[in-house]
Amino acid sequence: MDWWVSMPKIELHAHLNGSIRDSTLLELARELGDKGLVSFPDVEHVIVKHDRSLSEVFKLFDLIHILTTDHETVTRITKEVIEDFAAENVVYLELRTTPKKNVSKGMNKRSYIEAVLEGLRAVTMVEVDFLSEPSIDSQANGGIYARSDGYASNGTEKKKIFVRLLLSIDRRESTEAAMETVKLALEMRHQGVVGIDLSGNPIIGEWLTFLPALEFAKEQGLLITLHCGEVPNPVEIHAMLHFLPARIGHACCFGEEEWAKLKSLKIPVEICLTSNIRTETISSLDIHHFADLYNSGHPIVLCTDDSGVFSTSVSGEYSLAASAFGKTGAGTII
Ligand code: 6MZ
Repeated sequence: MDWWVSMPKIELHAHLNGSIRDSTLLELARELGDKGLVSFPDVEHVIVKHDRSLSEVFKLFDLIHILTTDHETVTRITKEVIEDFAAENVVYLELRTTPKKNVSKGMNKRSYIEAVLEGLRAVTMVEVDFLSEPSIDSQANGGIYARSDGYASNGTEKKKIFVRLLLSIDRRESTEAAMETVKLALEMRHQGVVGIDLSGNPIIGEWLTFLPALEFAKEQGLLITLHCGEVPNPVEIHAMLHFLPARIGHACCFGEEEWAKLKSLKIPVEICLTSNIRTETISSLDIHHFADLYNSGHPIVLCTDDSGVFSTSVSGEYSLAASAFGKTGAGTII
């Protein structure tokens, strides 16, 4: 495992509120418990439970959002999440989060993302770059670039992590709300926002509700990644593949026809092994689609999804893939 930690890695599918440390969630729950706003023992029980179905995971997110939705806490969790990824040598992180409104806290979608950006600036343990182009050309970056060992090469010997943001549209949202998120992403393009994610409970919402906003985002050159096929829904899967997103996440419930289409279109897949097993969208690793996609040379990337909720890490996902698939098939990991 130490070896996987030491290896420089990228993380492209991590939800901010799913990546919070358990210790932070418990601390926040205790504070709200002391104020009489939640029942701490009930919340503690939910947080420390580790075998959750997909629907229970979404109930947990509703609880997490009660604990985290004020500006100060959003800044804190962002800072901690970046530090945790950097500590295991993630050198490029695309962090996704759903911009939220919380009238009682004076929060709107823009101020939520500004609180996230504040969290990026608050990190001191490592150097966080969320503005420049990741490049090996030191001149293009004011003399700073990421070395393969994850350290900045500007002479400071401080570790460096490139962070970019994806703004998530929650499947509970309306067309107008989705469009508001896309417009916000466009306005914040020069502050590290690179794209849009569609996520949330896969049994809620209709593809056509989000399509106008996603089409607009694509026309404007934002990167689009879609949670696709987390539950069986062939009509939606076809529509999503036809949309030609830059990437998709999960792809757990594909049939023969969908696999053929995905492979011919070469759309990269973000694979989240632990999440898929924990939520039972895939019953066991030996039938996971990782092996087939990997062996057929399809572009894939190993990701955590929700490192806090599923008690995992990027290194843990690599280690798991190596032990489950490393000795089988045509390919080897790395
Ligand atoms: C679909 C997921 C997810 O945005 O508040 N989210 N959506 N499938 C998953 N797999 C288990 N894991 C997380 O982070 C939490 C939100 O991300 C989405 C859900 O909408 C969840 O509420 P943010 O930072």
